[in-house]
Amino acid sequence: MTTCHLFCRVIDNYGDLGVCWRLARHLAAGHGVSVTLFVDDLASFTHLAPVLNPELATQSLGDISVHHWRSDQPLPAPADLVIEAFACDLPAEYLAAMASSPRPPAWINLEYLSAEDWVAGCHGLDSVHPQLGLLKTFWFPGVEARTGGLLRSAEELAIMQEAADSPAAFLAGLPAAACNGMPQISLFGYEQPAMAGLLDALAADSTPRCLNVFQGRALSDVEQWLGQRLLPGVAARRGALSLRLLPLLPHADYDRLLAICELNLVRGEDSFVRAQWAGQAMLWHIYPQNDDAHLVKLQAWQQRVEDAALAAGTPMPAIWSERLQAWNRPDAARKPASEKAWQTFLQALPDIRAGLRAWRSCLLAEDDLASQLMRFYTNRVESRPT
Ligand code: TRH
Repeated sequence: MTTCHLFCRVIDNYGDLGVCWRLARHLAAGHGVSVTLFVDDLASFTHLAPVLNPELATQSLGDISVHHWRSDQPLPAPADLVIEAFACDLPAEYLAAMASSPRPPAWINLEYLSAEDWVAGCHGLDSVHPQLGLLKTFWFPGVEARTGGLLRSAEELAIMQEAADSPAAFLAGLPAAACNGMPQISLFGYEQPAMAGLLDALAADSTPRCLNVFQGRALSDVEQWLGQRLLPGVAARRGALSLRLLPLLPHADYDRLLAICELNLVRGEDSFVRAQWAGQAMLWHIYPQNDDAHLVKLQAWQQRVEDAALAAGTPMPAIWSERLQAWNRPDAARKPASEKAWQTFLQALPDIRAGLRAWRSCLLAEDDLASQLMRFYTNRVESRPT
């Protein structure tokens, strides 16, 4: 059985952890790999996997062995496949052990996702460790052929489809049941100056809807608009809009929620990818970077979606592109016309969904990330001299 060590440092938020936790499960369940996931912050991990005990140095979560990664604890002998997530820097002793293995591991640096053109040219490039001679391969997730792909599994797609087909069963498990009999919206984002304009439009709309707001960074903008705290289990209401607070759900339940929502407001990297598989209308609040580098990334994705939707005969409504920009550019968000723009956006939700489904079809034509990674691993191992 192939063994894999997957290393993750939690910097902030949940994205790095979310990607690693998902990849670990895909490698184990889909490819029979024996995965050990090393995480330096188990307390954060409990938000995504509530059954995890943050006090334990090692434990099993389903098929995955989870180790608390501490600088004062020795690491085991290297695995066949070593994945360093987001340049998290492996300890010198571990690298030395890799170099002295009779068969040095395949060593991957998993990078952040981008839809930019340069990704295909950089994906799969090797660098040689200057002292140890080890090869490290840069793995760039991406949205087109010749990139490292996106995380998805057949099992995840199946549970999303099941939830979309019978939403009542899933919704029955959520708090504040009075919100269930109406179209749903999910909100998982960062601080957002455009929030009030969207909420005003939802409250004034003729369709009653429920906004599912997650604990965390977007909540204060919602509560400010509402003029009160949102309490667990208690629905609030303004005009046509009902609101309820949700705790972070396990990955599978978050996927289910995305699949049944009419509109998903997502952020970062992993929730952004999930919303694309959900095939509903969505807006991406991209993780802000210095020098507005994130806006280039945003534009690259937007352009690809627009091109795919147009080619399929279901063009993205112009209001989607305009609101996507407003959702990510604080200056645009404050324009006085924003409530009218949000009304137009809400009317366009069915067309937005159609365009995004065309985009999803393009994405589904490529192999998923874990499958591509294991193909790479097999080729690399087989190409070695014996
Ligand atoms: O938490 P994020 O903002 O993470 C970000 C990005 O990864 C970004 O690229 C990175 O540079 C930065 O962190 C440091 O957003 P993201 O990526 O969507 O991750 C959230 C994770 O939380 C994802 O795995 C989905 C998961 N999640 C749940 O499991 N349950 C939930 O209910 C929700 C709302 C999220």
